[in-house]
Amino acid sequence: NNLDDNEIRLKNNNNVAISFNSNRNSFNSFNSKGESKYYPVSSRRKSSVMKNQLSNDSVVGVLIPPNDNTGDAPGEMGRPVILPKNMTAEVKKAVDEGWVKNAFNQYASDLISVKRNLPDPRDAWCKEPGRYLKDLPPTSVIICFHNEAWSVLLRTVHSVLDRSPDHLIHEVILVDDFSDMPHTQKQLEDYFAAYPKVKILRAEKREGLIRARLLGAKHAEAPVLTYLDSHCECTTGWLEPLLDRIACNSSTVVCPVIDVIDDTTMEYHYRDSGGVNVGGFDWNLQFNWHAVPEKERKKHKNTAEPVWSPTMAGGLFAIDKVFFERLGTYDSGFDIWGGENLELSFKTWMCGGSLEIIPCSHVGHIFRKRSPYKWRTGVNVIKRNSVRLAEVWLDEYAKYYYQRIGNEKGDYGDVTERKKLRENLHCKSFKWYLDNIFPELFIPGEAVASGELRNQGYGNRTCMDSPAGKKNLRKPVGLYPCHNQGGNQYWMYSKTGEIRRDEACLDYAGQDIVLYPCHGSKGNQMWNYSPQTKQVRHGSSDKCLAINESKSKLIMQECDPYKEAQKWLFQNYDSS
Ligand code: LR7
Ligand code: MN
Repeated sequence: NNLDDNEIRLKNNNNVAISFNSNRNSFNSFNSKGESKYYPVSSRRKSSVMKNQLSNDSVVGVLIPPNDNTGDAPGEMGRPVILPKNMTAEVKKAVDEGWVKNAFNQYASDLISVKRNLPDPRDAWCKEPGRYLKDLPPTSVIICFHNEAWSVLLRTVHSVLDRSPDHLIHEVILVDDFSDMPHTQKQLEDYFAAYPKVKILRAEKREGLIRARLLGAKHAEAPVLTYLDSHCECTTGWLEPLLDRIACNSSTVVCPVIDVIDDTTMEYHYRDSGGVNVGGFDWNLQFNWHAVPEKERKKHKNTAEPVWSPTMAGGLFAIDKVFFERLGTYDSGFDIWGGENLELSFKTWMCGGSLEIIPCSHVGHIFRKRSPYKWRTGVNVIKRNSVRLAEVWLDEYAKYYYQRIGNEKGDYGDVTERKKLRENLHCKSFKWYLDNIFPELFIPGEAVASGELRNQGYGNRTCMDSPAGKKNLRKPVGLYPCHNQGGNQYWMYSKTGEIRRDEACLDYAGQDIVLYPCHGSKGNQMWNYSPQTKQVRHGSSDKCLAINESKSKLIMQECDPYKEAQKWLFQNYDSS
């Protein structure tokens, strides 16, 4: 009677997942191909299989994800769970509710064993005998969560316990950041009572992931801390290569390769080690991924070797506990979500450590498109965290971030202690970090020109306008009446001839003129601007940038100094 999720899913003996509908007068069964069958209440009464399973219902009151991980059970070996098209209205409703609560397909996850098997993704290089030290330090794995789906949380923990050498897992600390879901606390404790290594802490109020992680660290007993998000799956051999780097040098902070677990099907997508990315950031102080820079690539014989990374994504990493404490752990003034990953990345590099991505270690993560949980009301949390970060670590470069937020820092609290920390540690400057660790980052102050790019043709009122939003890559760049508000009409012209918006560059490959991740090798991204002719001549095609007569489209033409539609004016052009 006290089913909180309106349904219970179990497995019968035929590798079929079963889902009870909320009023319990019907249920659906699914096989691994996603085919479903609907059973009305009468057949449920008749079914002896059901009867056996029903005796379990009373003791749980939460979803029981199936524990069959053999053969073609749903999601086995990382395969996708594809829900059938002919779902009943009730099942559809349950699927929708799962999406609303989690921003991923909880329903699909609930059909998958919490101990599902995954293939071994490692490169042969990783498995060579003697690859890692014999005596690796044990770790405390810390997993913080706020209202995480039950099946996803359990799968995260089981993947840690089942795919790590027992002696290297000192404990798994679950930090419940004040979830208000019925399944947390008592049920979690009951479930993990059978697993003595799993310890459960509960925050007394909503702390946000940063302070929740600090709470976990406070109780951790092992010499190495390993943090994971609460919707991860560790693969075979994920832990040893991480611990190995820390054992060799305790100031090395390490991240696994983060594979994508599909938010809709829970399919596990493998990223092969040749395609590893490293972390960066832009001047909105947002984390981003980019390819391993040439210089770093050349340092390695094998693509499976650890690579230096300017920043980390934040959720999945291991760090020596003493080193973490020496760095002043996290800034506990950071709230809910965001910025802590850059803070830890910057100070790791600036204060004597290094940060690596370890291609031999693969952990899956459910990437979602929105945040499902409540944030603080009335505070721009990410901005507040980022201002704290900029104040303490960015030196004279902080201004580039402040420009992005309209030079309106808001109330960011007190950072004197954090500044003192940096001083006491004698950390290097942010300029040092940019010059040595992230030389690829474009510095807005080094632009030759910035601001709007105005075309002189057809009335002299048309500006180049970026496709709005974050996912503007590869979409044609547009035109719009000049509005003098910056925003989508804010462009920067680099010394090397790129027309860019942070890490996206104007790119022409014979078709549309688009934004494309900057690659720094000129060619399709090189534009020569002449302040005399006002033409923008393209590198690889030798054509000129122009607008069409209806002012609706950017076009490329044979260069002609008499065509007004080929003449452009950069708002702030530094001719020196
Ligand atoms: O108030 C909160 N309390 C929490 O305990 C909010 C969140 N959390 C938990 C939450 O349940 C989850 O386990 O914190 C974890 C991270 O939150 P997500 O999964 O909602 O965020 P995310 O995956 O987008 O977060 C990425 O960026 C964050 C910045 O603060 C953190 O660093 C996350 O750990 C980080 N996740 C990853 O690095 C995984 C790869 C994603 C990428 C890129
Ligand atoms: Mn996450």
